[in-house]
Amino acid sequence: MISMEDKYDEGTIQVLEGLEAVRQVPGMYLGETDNGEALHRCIWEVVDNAVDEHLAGYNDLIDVVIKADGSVSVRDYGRGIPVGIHPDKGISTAEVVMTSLHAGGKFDNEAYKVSGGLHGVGVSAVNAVSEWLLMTIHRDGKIWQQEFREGIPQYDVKEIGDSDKTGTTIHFMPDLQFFSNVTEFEYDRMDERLRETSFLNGGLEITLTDEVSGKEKISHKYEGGIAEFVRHLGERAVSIHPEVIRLIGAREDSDGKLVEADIALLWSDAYSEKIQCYTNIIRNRDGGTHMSGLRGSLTRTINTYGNSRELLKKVGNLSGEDIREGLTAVVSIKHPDPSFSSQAKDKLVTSEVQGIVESIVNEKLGEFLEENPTTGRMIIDKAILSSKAREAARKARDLTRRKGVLEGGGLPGKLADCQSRDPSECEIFIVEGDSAGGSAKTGRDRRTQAILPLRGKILNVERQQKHPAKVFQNNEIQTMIRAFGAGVGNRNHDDDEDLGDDAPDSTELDDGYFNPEKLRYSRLIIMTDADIDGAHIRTLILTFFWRYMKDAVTNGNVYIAQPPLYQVSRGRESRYAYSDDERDKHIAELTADKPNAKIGIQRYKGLGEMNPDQLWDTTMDPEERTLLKVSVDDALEADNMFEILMGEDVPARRAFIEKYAMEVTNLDV
Ligand code: 0RA
Repeated sequence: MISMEDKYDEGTIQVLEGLEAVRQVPGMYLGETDNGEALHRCIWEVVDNAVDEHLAGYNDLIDVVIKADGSVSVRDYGRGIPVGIHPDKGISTAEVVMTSLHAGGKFDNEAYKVSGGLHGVGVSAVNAVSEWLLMTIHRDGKIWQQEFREGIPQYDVKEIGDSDKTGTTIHFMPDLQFFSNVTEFEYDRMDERLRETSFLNGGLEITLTDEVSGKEKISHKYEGGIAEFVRHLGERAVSIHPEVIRLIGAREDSDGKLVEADIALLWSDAYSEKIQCYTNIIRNRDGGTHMSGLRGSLTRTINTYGNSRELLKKVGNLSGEDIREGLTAVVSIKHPDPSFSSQAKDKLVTSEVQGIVESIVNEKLGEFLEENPTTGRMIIDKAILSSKAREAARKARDLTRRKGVLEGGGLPGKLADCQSRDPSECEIFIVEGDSAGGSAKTGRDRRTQAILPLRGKILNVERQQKHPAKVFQNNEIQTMIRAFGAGVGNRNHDDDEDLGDDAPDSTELDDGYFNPEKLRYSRLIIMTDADIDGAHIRTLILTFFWRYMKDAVTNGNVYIAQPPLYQVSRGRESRYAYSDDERDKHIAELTADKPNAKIGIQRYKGLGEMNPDQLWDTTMDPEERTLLKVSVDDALEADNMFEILMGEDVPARRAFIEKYAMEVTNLDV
């Protein structure tokens, strides 16, 4: 017989072994600890458990509260974690759930076949990184409670009152020894993620209350689930058919396990394609087999339909790209045992899913089109338009190529090239205006630094999608293409992916599409004035890169120069400041010994105000300068950003700039 004390010791030892591992390397279990990812993951872990109760059919409300002291509580109205003694462990199941990694009981439960355990690491990991955690359970007519400090139970689960409800509340205070930089819960981040969760779980209501700011409680509930989600994602564009197309189906895989797919499609007049993919409610940023399944079957089904209705007689079969132009889609699959390419679950690799999704889309979309011929016709017409526009763009590009404007034909006259021919050490400054260009030419290191002055504003390529020829006729754009020497136009990588190992190696291709391997400079540095006009020109250049030389961005070749905003001087001593804070710091330091010393502050309005030496010292000297590297973590978000910043939707642009004014000036780099 084990005495009560012995049993408790056993429990304690287990806590130390299980949760200590999380405390040793929290990043391995919860994601990055220095950017808020792991901190917020703590909330998602608890919320995901509450969502599991919803999926099991027992819960339709989750209340999330940011408490005034910085802790967070998550309450659900599910069954409540079982409080009875766990048959193997001899302690309350609720304590087991909170103290052992991959808590017991849950995995054997039929109800959790799809969701349970496929979510991260469980609530015990949250307990491990919490200064304290209070668990309150309503179950079996009673209220039960247990408190933990640094993961260690402070007492056995105890009864504290009667209740006619069921459900669980997890209230925890993150232990800040594990988190840095972002150490407070961020309302917007939580709102965004909780909204996504309720979109993906139609009918589930999730509320968010912020007692820190005192904002009014908000509630997310979408009866229409992902149908409402695609409307939300595509809300800036005008949809070309009235109803969201919803395809729902399930198939058994070869092991007899059930795989479910829920897909929502909406075509709009936009140019880009937005497909968001989820497996068991977890976002897969890089798509995977569910994404390929959808793409493949869309192409097949739409062409089959178009041919059967004799709509494609003039144009022939449509390409996948043409069919997907303007498409917003959400693909949500449920799989009992999925595999991903990485811990972060960014890409689903379970290969059978491709065929399953294809089969469901073929069947359900085929049926939909038969029943809704008007919508079918609209989708086909839109794809035919895309195909014609793409053809016009290709012709425009080829015509310009044939004239030798883009390759060969020598380097542009305006370019002050560098001496080295080794791209890895070469960089090119794309400079706004001739006068700044002059200073840059004089100040540079002519061995490795080339200068390309651009005159005035370059064309907004985002607005030329109907007139692609204009892009190639634009002088400033031609000049850049020739100077970089790496072709132009984004090759369609989706098709490479479909080809698998048979995809041509991009270095072998000589079709004039942009190829970063051919760049004459490894760094393309945009250097514009530190004012609104400069920011606008920078955005125009970035938009051109994104739409016509995307791989320069994804390959990490694109940089933004950081000229100083101020020169602060006292007597002969002068310093540069790159922000208002830095300016104030310099002023404080320069007047430390003599508070009323005379200080000169020059604000640089443009690069042209700096002489060549100053420009070199502050902005171009590789030993001293700071460059921002433009990186795009999420191509969908970048597509959105460019659409908003450079597109025709003026109110959306104003709202975006007001909301993200800071990020826009720093351009999210
Ligand atoms: C283990 C087993 C069951 C439910 C849960 C855990 C559970 C965990 C959490 C965490 C937050 N909210 C939760 N709600 C439930 C199954 C319960 C049963 O079979 O009665």
